[in-house]
Amino acid sequence: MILELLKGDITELNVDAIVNAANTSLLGGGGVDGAIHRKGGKAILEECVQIRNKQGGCKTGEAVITTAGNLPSKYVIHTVGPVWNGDKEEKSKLLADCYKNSLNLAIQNGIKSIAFPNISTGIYHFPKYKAAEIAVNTIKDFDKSEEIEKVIFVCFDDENYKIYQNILQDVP
Ligand code: AR6
Repeated sequence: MILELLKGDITELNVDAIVNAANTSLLGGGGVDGAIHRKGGKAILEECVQIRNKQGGCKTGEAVITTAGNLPSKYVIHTVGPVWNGDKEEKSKLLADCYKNSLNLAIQNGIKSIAFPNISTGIYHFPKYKAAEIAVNTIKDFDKSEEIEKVIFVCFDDENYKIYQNILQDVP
């Protein structure tokens, strides 16, 4: 598995799947979620509504998959990051679950290249350095990593980009 770092807008990437930092309603919101639904068009929301009708949204730490609509990627994997409050250890575990469950869903759908935003580090206020460590370590330790060819960390803001540069430098 190759790990890559990019600075920019995840909606522009031509990969098998981009990951969305969604909320439990799956009905869209601000941040990267807003950008994905805005640019991807209504096909994404329609599938999210179907998933909601079937299973009542998506729990924190879990992931669901839809079409990418008008986006250049093939799929969007929607995962729900934890809000940074309350039990910090539990929130860290839930953030790791987002990455693991997204990768498992990717493998189930034959996805070979996947791009992640910095889940929970925007509106949900997870500390950026801690979130980046969890993201990188969870992906490095993922037991089926040979089934995915490429993982791209997409940073939108300078602060996250610099943090990932530092952490990935130390990755063997
Ligand atoms: N491409 C890549 N990354 C982006 C983009 C983009 N186009 N736009 C923002 N980011 P956030 P959260 C980065 O707030 O903290 C929504 O309302 C951003 O700089 O999008 O998980 C949902 O519906 C930050 O580093 O997600 C939920 O209610 C990262 O994406 C809630 O926000 C995540 O920031 C989820 O909050």
